[in-house]
Amino acid sequence: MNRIFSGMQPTNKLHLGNYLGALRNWVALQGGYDSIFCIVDLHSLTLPQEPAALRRNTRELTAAYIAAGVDPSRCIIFAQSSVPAHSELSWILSCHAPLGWINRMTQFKEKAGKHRDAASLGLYSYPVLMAADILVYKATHVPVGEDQKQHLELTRDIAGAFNRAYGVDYFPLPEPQILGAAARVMSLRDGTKKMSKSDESDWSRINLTDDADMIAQKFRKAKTDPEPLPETVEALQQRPEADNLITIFAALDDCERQAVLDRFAGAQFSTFKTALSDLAVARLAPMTEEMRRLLADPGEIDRILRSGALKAAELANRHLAEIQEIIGILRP
Ligand code: AQP
Repeated sequence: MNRIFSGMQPTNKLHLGNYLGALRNWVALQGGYDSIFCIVDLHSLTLPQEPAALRRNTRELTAAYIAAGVDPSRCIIFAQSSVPAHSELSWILSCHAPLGWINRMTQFKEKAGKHRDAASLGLYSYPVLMAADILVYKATHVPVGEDQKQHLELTRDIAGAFNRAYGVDYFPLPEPQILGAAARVMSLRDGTKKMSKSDESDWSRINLTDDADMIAQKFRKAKTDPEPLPETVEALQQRPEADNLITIFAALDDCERQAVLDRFAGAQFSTFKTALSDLAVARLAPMTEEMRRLLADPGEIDRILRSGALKAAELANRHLAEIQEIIGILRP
């Protein structure tokens, strides 16, 4: 069976972009693949973290996976740090990744901003650890949002470089699965920027833990333009904020953008935003409720993570031993 691997960082709250761009697709895919879902806590160290918050966010993210429908009896759910083979393979792969490839990564440029020299080595080499996360399981498919496309291409390049260097056909070249119309959900404050956990304004995103009032307020305040909603999808081209809200509606309602426009063409944004809030609350509230229930029993979450880590480590360690054999590391 083909294998999927994907993960999210336990930083801040999950937002609608994480859900529509990735998590929801994991749930849909889990039956058809050998499925491994990771809480990538080591990745979150690339930016400063408060230790107690990191621990809390790790449990919260696990609860969010399960509340969204990722089934721990069918999938492996675990924390990246509990399987050291990720870090060891990351080192090995970093020795096969030319600097020129890493220098092209746009996410580093965006996150490091103007203070490039002050950015950590970890932030710079993040995509190599991501490649190791995927390749240590020999995953064949990686469901992610569109922002991760470049990192996935790098993973394929590194896998290919390793295979060529040793004359083997060891790593599969993993396919990105960028699915659905909402693969790139944009900020509610600026339709040209992606919705992001690290945006300093909480008004830019809908968090999965926002209550009905907060969701309604955030959509009400969301940036729009003065025109009523258009009749066709083509007319959304120069209207990024309108396009984003229509795309979110369509994704939450499992329909095409045109179907949303057929319903709301000519309406003012105030009318549309009320309908959008109601829909978002109806979709998210049961998940938020389930998350709250799961978080009331942190022992059970820890048990799921421990059990997932044992299964993940068995597979990862087997592959790491094979990789060590290929590259000539003596294992006396
Ligand atoms: N706006 C988005 N639209 C669609 N998909 C998205 N993803 C993230 N933002 C959007 C997808 O969610 C998964 C989580 O990846 P992550 O935890 O590594 O976070 P990230 O990609 O760095 O994006 P975040 O969550 O917004 O954090 P920051 O602020 O750090 O950039 C991935 O599959 C991602 O594609």
